[in-house]
Amino acid sequence: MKEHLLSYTHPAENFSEALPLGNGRIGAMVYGRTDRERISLNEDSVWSGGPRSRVNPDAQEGLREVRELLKKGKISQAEQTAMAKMAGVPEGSRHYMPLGDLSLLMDHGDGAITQYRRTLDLETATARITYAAGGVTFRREILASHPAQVLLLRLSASEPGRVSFSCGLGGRDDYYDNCRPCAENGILYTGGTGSADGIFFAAAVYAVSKGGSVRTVGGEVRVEGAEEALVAVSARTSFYLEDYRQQAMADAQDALKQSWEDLYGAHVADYQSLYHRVGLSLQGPDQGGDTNVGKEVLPTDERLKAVKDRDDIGLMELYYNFGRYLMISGSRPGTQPLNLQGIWNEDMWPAWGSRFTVNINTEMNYWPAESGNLSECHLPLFDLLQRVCENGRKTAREMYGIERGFVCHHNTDIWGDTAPQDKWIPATIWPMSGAWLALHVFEHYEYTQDLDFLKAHYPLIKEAAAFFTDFLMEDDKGRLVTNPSVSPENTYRLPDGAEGKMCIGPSMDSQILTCLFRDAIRATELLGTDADFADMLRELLPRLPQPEIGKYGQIKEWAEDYDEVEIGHRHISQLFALYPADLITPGETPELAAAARATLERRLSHGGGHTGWSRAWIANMWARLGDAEKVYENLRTLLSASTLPNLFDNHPPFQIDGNFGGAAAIAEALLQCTVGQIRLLPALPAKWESGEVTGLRAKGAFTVDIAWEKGRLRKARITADVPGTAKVVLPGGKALTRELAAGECWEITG
Ligand code: FUC
Repeated sequence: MKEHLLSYTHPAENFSEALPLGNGRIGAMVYGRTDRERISLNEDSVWSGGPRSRVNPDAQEGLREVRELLKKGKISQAEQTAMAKMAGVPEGSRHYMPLGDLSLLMDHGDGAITQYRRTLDLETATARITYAAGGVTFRREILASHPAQVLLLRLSASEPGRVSFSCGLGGRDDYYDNCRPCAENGILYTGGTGSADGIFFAAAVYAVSKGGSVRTVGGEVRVEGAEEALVAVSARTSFYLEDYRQQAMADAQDALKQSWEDLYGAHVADYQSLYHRVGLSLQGPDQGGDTNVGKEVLPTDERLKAVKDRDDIGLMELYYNFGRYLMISGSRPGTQPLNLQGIWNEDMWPAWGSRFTVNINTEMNYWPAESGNLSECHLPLFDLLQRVCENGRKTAREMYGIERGFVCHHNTDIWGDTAPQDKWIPATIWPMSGAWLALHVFEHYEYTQDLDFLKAHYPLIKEAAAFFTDFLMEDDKGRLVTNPSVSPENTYRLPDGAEGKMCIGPSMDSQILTCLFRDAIRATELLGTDADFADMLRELLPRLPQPEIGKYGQIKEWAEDYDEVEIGHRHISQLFALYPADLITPGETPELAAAARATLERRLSHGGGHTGWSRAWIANMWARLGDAEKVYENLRTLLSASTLPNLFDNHPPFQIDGNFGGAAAIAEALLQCTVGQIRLLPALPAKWESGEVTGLRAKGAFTVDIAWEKGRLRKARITADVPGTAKVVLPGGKALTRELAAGECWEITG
């Protein structure tokens, strides 16, 4: 199939129906309205305020007390003390904000609107709106160009002289924002987000036309009686550039020196160089039953409603492609990483600040990056991690009295804030996110085999691990555990009925550290460096607790076999070992894999998976357990219960992590890299009866193409970027190994 189009028969009524465009840095949500078009704008560095130091001045005293209280089992006292003496001051880091709104007031003359159509074409990353009014067809094409660094609009009509509109910028109404003409055909919108060392921005709108006239009228750009008009919208901020105002004007002016054809051509070439790396084609057994085969494609919002009652294999393909589209549109080298809403947010005070929530959400955003052949889109995460590392050293020292390494809690912001976030006991005191994020550094290396990258970023891995060489404490069994911490963001019940959140040695912490210490040791070996540090980690590693099975046959979430207060909790932190890590696999650790299954079943039978991201995580875990039908069922529920009309993931509200988690799960059903093996079609749902995927990536810098028919592998091709050993496991379990030279292709037939 070729599923690359989102389509609608009406304009967007709200943000959840509007269509996202982005060039990594500038984001736009296109409503497609006919009389007054609204395009909400973002620039990824528009965050509130400036950098701050928020470490609680009483943190070290609090730490000593909390540790003792937890050891004595005085949980609620420990929690109260932690909130008073360890929570950040003030309690929250900075938050993401919209840039503003672009409005287009259209002059169509009188006449009802007919033949309305609104699409987002994922192959060309272009939104198109067409409709007729008074016998004239009007057309708008909109794209966010990475090469030109502007949002571009082309407006045209079927009759000459009928393109007339006014175009304005505004919508923030906070600090000093102001919109003024800056040229005959341009306006400049400037402002700041508060605090003298905060972010200042400038956005410009310039227009040119074929025929007719362009001039500013009031604070808007007015196009009158044209055959066609081109509008360029730029945005720059003080976060990236000192002369952000000049650059904003130059971006828009420079873009309009080129023709639409040239601008469009450069945009499509740039975008497709990433998007076309992977191709996915899924075919269901009963194509006639699909909503999208053999007949006119239903509008996307109607397909989403219909998928509650019937299969739509094509919609899953579209969802995967949309995930890749969002990654390319929201995360490019040199930009900010994807936050809770990617880069698309229209609220001055968004849910959870649209921050980087790093106890699952930000990490999930990058799950499909490497396997989906978008390795360079992963890079912004490491740039942020550098800032986190710098601040986190200070937090380690001031808050924990630890002189080596860095620490970060469960949120960060554009400045790399590392202090605890909120006064919310189930989440606030969790010192593990630096460690989890550092795993992404090694993952990037494993997929790319780029030793230069590893060398440059190894200090992040080392310092993330170094913090824990001091922070870990011995428990009464002599094991090394975190104290204090939480199992994000769950609550346990003590035998006497009391409830607790903070604890010593939650399972997830030990799992993350097992992976981190292993990665760090491996990195020292690859780089031939820090042998002493590696030896220290080798001594600590066996003393970390390993996953254990509890009284329900489940993987224990806490060091004690407590009951959960909310059995169907959205976080399933104790299965980190199953996914994203590979400490639990059906092949290597069958008993733990069975316990992981029991854990999932217990969560799900008590209402688990009720947020989009949780559902997406669950789909990935089923893929790791090789349960193809559960993968399918959970993906279908993700679409029917947690997906908004514009295909954005719904927490609720909109939160982008589920889009990426869902895309990762689709890839994970087709290809897995665990325990050094490349597994082909490890969890292929029966409903994806035949199909093909090209261009997926596997650890070891391999590119993998797979084709299957009637549920059976037809052929696969493994291509090596660098010399290496490919260990492949076929769907039936047969293992094959081959040494490949750089550029060599290995053809496997099923
Ligand atoms: C974590 C989750 C919530 C939400 C928030 C942004 O705290 O537990 O469900 O996703 O992040």
